[in-house]
Amino acid sequence: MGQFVDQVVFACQINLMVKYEEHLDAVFTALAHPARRAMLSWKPISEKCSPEGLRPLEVSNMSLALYGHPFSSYTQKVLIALYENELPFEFRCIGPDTPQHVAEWLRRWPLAKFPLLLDGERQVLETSIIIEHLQLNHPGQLRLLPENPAALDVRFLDRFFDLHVMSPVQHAVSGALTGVPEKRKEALEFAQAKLELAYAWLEKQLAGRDWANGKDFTLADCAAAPSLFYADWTHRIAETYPVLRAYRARLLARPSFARAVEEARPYRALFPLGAPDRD
Ligand SMILES: N[C@@H](CCC(=O)N[C@@H](CS)C(=O)NCC(=O)O)C(=O)O
Repeated sequence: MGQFVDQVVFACQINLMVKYEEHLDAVFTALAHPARRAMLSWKPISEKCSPEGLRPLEVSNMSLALYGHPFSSYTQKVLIALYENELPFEFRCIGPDTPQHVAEWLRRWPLAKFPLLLDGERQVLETSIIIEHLQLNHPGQLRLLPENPAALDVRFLDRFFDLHVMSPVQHAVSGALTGVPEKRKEALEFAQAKLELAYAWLEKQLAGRDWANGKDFTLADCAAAPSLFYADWTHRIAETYPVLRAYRARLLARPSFARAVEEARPYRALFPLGAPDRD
């Protein structure tokens, strides 16, 4: 339960969820979690959860709606897939200015993970499944998951970026958000060691490739873009990894991800480890 609340409040880099205070305070009180104390010590910020360009997103009769937040890595993973195939959807920002979306999201998914995709009456959870769902039900020009057996390689790489890159970042972020210096240091060191292993593996894996699985942009790249983006902020990708650095730069230049990065820019000050002045 503790981890659940930590991540509800400070989901990924979304420590701006402190702004939810007025809506979710009752939930945190009920859960009596220390995260609440940390939350209350934060000053609310004034930015709206509606950066120019993302809100309002296109509302269409396709009836796709995405609950998420622009600064959330996993939300960005799905946004990339939607943008790549120019799929129209409504973005339902889970932020303090839209408590109705927060409430609906929590009602639909009490485990409080986001993003959540609504496709008509059907709700889809887990970003990798959401992207596969989009391919099955709303195929676009770009196939984000190839035919088998290549699909297995792509799924593996997608798992790699989520589990071995994004998870350590989330760990470091959670440590920082405790507000306890020792915990911050310990979590950061743990994450740095894990990320160093991931970087070394990726440096070899990506050699000679444009994208994670070769010449085509896939689901794996949707996962790679936000995870490497925030990983570099957490533990700089050293110059001894030129292949990985070049890959991250290619991801940043990809229009779908570049758009997501711009939409999230107003929230950078909230990155608890301190956002560097780059990207
Ligand atoms: N495996 C999930 C991870 C989603 C995730 O961790 N999302 C973060 C926001 S970036 C979140 O919901 N955190 C809240 C929590 O973990 O309780 C997915 O791929 O959808």
